[in-house]
Amino acid sequence: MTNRANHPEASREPDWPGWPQEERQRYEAAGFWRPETLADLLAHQAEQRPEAIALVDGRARWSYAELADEARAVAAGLHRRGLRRGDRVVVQLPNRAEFLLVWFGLQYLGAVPVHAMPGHRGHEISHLLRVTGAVGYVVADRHARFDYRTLAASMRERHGELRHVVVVGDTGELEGAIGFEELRTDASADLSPGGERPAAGDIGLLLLSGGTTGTPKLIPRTHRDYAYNARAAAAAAGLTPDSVYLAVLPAAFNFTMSCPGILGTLTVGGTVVMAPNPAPETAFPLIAREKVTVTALSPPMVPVWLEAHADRDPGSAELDSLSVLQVGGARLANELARRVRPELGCRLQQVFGMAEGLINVTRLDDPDDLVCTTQGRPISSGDEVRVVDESDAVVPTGAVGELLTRGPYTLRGYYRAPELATTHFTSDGFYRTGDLVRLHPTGHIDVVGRVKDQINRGGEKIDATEVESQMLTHPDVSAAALVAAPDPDLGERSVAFLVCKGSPPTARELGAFLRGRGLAGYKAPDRIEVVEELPLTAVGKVDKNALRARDQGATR
Ligand code: OOB
Repeated sequence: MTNRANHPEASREPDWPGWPQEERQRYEAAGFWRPETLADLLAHQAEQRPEAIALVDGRARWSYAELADEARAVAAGLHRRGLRRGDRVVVQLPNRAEFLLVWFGLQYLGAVPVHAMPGHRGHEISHLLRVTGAVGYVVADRHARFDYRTLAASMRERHGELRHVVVVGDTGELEGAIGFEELRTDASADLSPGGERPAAGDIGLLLLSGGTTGTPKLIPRTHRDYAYNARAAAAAAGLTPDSVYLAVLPAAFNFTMSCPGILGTLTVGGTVVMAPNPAPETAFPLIAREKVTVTALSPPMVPVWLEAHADRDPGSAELDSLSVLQVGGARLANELARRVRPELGCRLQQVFGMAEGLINVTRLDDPDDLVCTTQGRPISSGDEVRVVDESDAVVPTGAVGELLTRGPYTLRGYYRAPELATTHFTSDGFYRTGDLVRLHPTGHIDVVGRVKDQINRGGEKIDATEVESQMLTHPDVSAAALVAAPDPDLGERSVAFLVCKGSPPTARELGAFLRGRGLAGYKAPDRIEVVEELPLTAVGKVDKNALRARDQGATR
């Protein structure tokens, strides 16, 4: 924790993530950090272009002025019920307009949205509530055949400090829950002025990390660093006020939210269109109707979109407006990358980012070869990257090493987890990404693997340690290791190696067991291998390399 005490915001915000004084000055002097909050981004555009369309969901549209007014009404409603600046609120909503109305409502209030994914269940939400001490939880009534009100009820039972549950839709049997419509029409109350306004250096939101420590880690993003993130990503994606962004991946995902995504689009005065799901049958007609110019996918969706487009009439104009397709979250195969431009008729932008901060993108005017074989280069001149060997020595350009990074929008510490300072950061403040990369002479990065104990299932990150500890609670399991296996559709799937003391569970049974323990469905192992014992390394750790090699040998 460097120079925290003498920072003006530090006294008010005990969790302030602490860039050292020298770097703060540098980021301010360079114009990366401005004295702006995330609510200011919207307020500014509402002044500049009140009539322009900011948001589209189904047949409903919000101009910038309307979006800002409704968000302020939500803020007023929440304030009247006792929510205050600095309070944390877990937000778990699908891609609907309400996501933004709630999110900006919290921003106007200076309350801090904690981004949960729609797929998260009791295990994950409970952790978020516990770590953040959140006083609020915002859910949809139902989504994707799941009733979030039941989850909210059980969370309220387990977490005494959770005072406010807001339901978008029908509150149903959930006693004491606030219906979103009530908040939205609550504009009568005064928004508290002056002193209550958040500061640019305050935490503006908390993002969830893919995690590799057994429990999901939280990433504090300040107003000014996240605003800069959105602005810089918007510039690198060539966004203008005419841009129309289709939000296909979950809005809570950092990629969708601000790389440049929703915030980047709003920052330049463009239009955000919400896609309720990523299927071509949903997305393509929306692209045609709203004249979408840019969208973002994870790699497994790329072949699905390519096939669906190939099945259309040769003369189909459905995707004609689309000029940029971003792909990121996991490694896109070079062969797929090469098909995007000729087949979909739009430019590809590869995006290698992380909730922790650093974003790399291929530039729109990069040569095709770099666009199709690398994951881009950092979006900001303030980003510092180092590729190092096991002893943290910088490797020669072109050699593989772990990527370390530091910069104006990359965290300097996890939220309320000082114990991670030495394992996840160098002494000079570089974040250890856990990604193995190779640097081109142009500065472009090729992601070739990872050192972190994580499975990247088509962009969804699974922390092996977290799932292993849950599997060990199964009565028939005495040892467990989760590793990645290559998969043609998802890039990777998870395989659990189990040592069993009773009759081994099937993958389906184990999945049901884990869901019963409140774990998100995507974390359940795709396959199980029962073994006599787990191989160990010389220092007595489970030898995951040996397991992966054995698995690939067996399935070839
Ligand atoms: C994005 O964020 P997270 O926090 O879910 O995951 C970050 C990790 C990276 O450290 C890397 O391991 C992997 O996901 N990753 C990629 C990748 N993009 C992310 N690996 C290979 N190629 C890529 N293009 O996933 C994320 C956040 C913002 C923008 C885009 C992705």
